[in-house]
Amino acid sequence: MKFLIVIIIVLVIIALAQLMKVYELSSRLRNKDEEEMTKGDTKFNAGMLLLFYLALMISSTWMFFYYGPRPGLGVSASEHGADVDYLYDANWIIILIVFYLTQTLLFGFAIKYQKKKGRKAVFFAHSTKLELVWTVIPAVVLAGIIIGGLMVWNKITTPYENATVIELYAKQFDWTARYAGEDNTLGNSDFKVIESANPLGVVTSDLVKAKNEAWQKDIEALKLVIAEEGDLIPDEKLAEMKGKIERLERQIVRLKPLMKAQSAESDKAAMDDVIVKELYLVKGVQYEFKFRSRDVIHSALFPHFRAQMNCVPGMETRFSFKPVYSTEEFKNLPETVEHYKAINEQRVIDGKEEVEFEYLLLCNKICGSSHYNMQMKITVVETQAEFDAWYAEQKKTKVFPVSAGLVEAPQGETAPVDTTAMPVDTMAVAAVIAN
Ligand SMILES: [Cu+2]
Repeated sequence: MKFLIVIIIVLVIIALAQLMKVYELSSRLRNKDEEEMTKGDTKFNAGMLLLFYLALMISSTWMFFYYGPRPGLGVSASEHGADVDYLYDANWIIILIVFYLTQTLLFGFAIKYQKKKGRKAVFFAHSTKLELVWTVIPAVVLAGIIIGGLMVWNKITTPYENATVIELYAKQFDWTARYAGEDNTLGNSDFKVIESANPLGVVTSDLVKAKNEAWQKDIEALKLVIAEEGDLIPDEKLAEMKGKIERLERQIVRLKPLMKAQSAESDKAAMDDVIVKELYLVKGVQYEFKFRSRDVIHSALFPHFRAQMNCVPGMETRFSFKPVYSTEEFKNLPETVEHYKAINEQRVIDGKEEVEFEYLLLCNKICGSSHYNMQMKITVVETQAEFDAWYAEQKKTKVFPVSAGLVEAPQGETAPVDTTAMPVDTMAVAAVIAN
């Protein structure tokens, strides 16, 4: 169907070009200069301009009303979001005033001053008054927009005291969350100790010691092999083994600053951290999110909460917000109900499964081939008790630090596994946001 439309458009363009050629030829036959403008031509052009102006105004006005100010997002689900929405609306009002004003003047002047016999254009080289008008007015308006934006940005990025700390870790192509535990302090972390058993690279003294020992052992084993069978090993293989020893020695040196940074408190802070694949928040609690990235720049976007922050490898970024609607409440807001009804009606027609409202954390930087699928479900519960129940479950099945061999698995329980899979139809949820 789309291909057909493209073909039709191309054919129409070719037909128009041919018509122009025919017109030029016929003008030449009639011995008329085809660049000469008759009164009828001018009238026709003015009429077409008016038609185009009306079509532009009507279609854009219709679009503004049809899609509304924040298509698909509804009201803000966070406290600071109201300020962001206010800024957004104020900017739109300015843009729309300028749009309608300039377009009307542009088309209006073109139509009003169409070519007439005996009329000559006014010539003037400079007008200080005009220069001032179109320099000062935009400068004042832009300054207003920037000052307003800075004030809101300052307000929403000032750290809150006693906010609940959660780390969000980005990598191609998923999110992992780390709750800071009872002490509300995250343990140290470093990319040098990342492995499958310790995906976020959480650091404790025991872990660094264990790494140090394991790598020392590897070095000794390699050295022993070289000493005993050195003559029998092919040169290529020998070089490879020596390279590995050097690499391990370098890694051990790099462990030293990590060890130095550890203390009894930071060890304790790390051991009670809980790593999960889903974000659970309590309505009315102020959260402090700390962002890290393992590979490339990602951007944590919480569309419903009007929050976004880049996740940059090698540094920690932060953002704070307070949810004001639980998932249940937001799901039952009249505009959400209506929006999802419309989406599901279309999905049923398309033979797809219906979807329900969920808060989402998305990645808003094109970070690679599966970027579109990089998301995490966010659940906002009404009460602390509901959260505590969920949290107790997560603690029971938490993978780290058992996975890294730092503590033993609880008696009578099988080894913990990652039970937090991604939502089944992630594409569907992303489509809902895009709608
Ligand atoms: Cu990403």
